[in-house]
Amino acid sequence: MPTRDLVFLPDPRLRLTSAPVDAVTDDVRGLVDDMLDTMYAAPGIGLAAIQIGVPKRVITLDVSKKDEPKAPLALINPEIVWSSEALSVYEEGCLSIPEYYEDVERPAEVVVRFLDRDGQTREIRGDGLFATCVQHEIDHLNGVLFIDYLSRLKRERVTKRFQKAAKRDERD
Ligand code: GNR
Ligand code: NI
Repeated sequence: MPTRDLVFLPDPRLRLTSAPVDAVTDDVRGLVDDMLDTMYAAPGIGLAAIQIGVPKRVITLDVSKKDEPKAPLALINPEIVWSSEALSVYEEGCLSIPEYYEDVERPAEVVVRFLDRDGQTREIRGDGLFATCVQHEIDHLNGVLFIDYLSRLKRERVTKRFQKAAKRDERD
């Protein structure tokens, strides 16, 4: 199955608000399959459709550990319907901002409601890396990046670094 090209900072598509999926068709299932392939190939533990340039509210994730069986998940039109008051800190990274990692604080536990690949409404409650990752992915659907939670100094520093890299790539 084909992998797709990733979109990198400072591509303005990363700031779009993605549109809800109105029906879970074969096209949507095809998108999900390409996203899972792209995510595993990267490798990453999550991916939002906009990271391959598709502004639809679709995310994939797999937070299983190396010694565990694969646990691919596809969430369509995901919504956080509850989040804990307790927060937790994880060092986050993003496939669209390669090789940059910083601590981000988010709700430690969430309940997410979504459509699965059969178009059924489902809910999952999770904490740990799942909670962090699903919030990171839903942020992508709203044009939000994890660097938006950092100090302005850090955000501007990394943004400038990627702007320069993009200009270099344009030149050569
Ligand atoms: O692969 C990824 N790892 C990761 C680690 C900590 C917190 C969030 C993530 S998501 C990231 C893949 C990605 O960019 N998804 O949008
Ligand atoms: Ni990301």
